[in-house]
Amino acid sequence: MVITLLDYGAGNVRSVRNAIRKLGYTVKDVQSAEDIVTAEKLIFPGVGSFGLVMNRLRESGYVEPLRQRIAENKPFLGICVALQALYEGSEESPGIAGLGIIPGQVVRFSKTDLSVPQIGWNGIRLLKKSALLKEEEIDKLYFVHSYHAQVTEAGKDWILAVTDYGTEFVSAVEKGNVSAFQFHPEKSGTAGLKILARFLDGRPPEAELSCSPPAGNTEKSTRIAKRIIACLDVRSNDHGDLVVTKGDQYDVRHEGEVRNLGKPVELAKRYYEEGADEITFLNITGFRDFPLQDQPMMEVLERTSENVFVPLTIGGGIREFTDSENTSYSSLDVASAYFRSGADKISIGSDAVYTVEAYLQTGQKTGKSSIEQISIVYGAQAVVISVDPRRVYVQSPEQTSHAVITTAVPGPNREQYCWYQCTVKGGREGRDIDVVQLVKACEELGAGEILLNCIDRDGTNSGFDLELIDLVKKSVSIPVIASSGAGKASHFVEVFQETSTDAALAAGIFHRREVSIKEVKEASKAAGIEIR
Ligand code: 1PR
Repeated sequence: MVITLLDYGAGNVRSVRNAIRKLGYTVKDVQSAEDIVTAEKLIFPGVGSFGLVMNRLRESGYVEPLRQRIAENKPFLGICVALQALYEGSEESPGIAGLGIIPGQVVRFSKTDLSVPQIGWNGIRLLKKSALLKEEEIDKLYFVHSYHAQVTEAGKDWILAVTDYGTEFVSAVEKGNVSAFQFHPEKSGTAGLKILARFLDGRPPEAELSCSPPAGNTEKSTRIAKRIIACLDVRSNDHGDLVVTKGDQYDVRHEGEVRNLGKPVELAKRYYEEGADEITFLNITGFRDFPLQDQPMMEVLERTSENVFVPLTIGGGIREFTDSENTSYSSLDVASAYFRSGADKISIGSDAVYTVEAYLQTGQKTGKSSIEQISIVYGAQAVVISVDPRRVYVQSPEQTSHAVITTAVPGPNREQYCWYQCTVKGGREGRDIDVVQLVKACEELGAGEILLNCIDRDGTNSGFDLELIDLVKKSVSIPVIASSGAGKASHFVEVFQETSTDAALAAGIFHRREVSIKEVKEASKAAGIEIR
């Protein structure tokens, strides 16, 4: 069967294509307004801001055909912003009308003690029977959004499921053959693929759905899980092969050779099968020139996203760029190429430091930085800032204007104080900027998440730098991923218990098979930490 996909070219729908193909169907892209009405089954992944989605629909003349298809109860599946587009409007884009199928508004998560955007795996509570969602099969599903549809009396007959994240919000809507999810089934592992399969394979007759609402856990609130992320530092070795390597305090060479810990696509697939909640690729030679279309990481992403159905992040070299054929690209061009290849998030390292240095000088947003350009088009949740800090010890706080902490880990001369200096070029160059200045400014410029590495801990197996993580978590309201230093499963339990980090990442212990992702998850669950 042919499944029709509405792709208006604003982001990563490759993963939806790959999921449909994985389930044995072929994909046909909407070419005309008529396709929207006549398609046997239509999937509409909403990517980018509410305003961007609605503007693209209006420019293409797709608004009325969509409203007609839904009015005729033809099979329709909306994902993420496509659910929001069914409503009347959104705070994200004031003055831009939605499709107005469901009465009500989309609003931003209020600033509570929870990180915004919500990025991660949360549960759902079914309010009625569904042909697509079976509560007994669903542990957690992947959400990545800063806005949500409100639960209102007027829209109640549409609401299929709700989720708790500081407030109860609409996580799924359904009426007849028309469904839409705030979560991403194509990024929710096997649980998500099962949901997509039900939409693609057809639904059981209405009769099965007529019985009473599910016994389900209508009282139990849902809780977002802490994410366990596998990170693959990728570079070419001295023989020109693209390998997964690993630094020891950022030094990737051992006995003169670049450490070779495996092939990127194979390792990523293994981690997905072991239960990783996300996979991050860092192209640590990002500053070498390749023609953009030949970027070796494009192929890695394309091949990985064919079999890995959890979120993929790519970092390294995301900045404006002139390739070896002297063609210039903006950072948005580079990011867009990665999104088209299957990335869900991009991470910016060095360029974020340079951007913030300029921003702190002027206090003015130019709208031209890589952070702003990519966030405006793809949304804050698609922009991760990879921070490469190292400790600078001082005898007393008066010795520096930077954000100093009193540390329980004294310096080489028994200093009790330190600040965290940001670096560029993979830790090769220290800059006169500290992590608090960097992360606060990046949040103001539109970044949606912090990948918080730590040069002092990287590759040491000595545990996460809890003081650094605590300092950064207290400085921003966007999610933070703790990174660097994990040596055993209990280090993950410790970072989740001692800090409010939203996720924890490791590389070396997974590549060297010293600890499995499964062990990390079991230890965390045993300690009462919410885990998928
Ligand atoms: O500056 O935007 O081109 O991005 C470069 C990216 O590559 C940055 O994200 C930077 O952190 C990363 N990077 C550059 N050089 C290195 C290196 O190691 N020589 N990797 C490098 C930094 C940090 C994590 C590592 C964790 C966990 N490594 O990738 O996986 O520290 O390690 P562990 O669990 O083994 O302790 P740009």
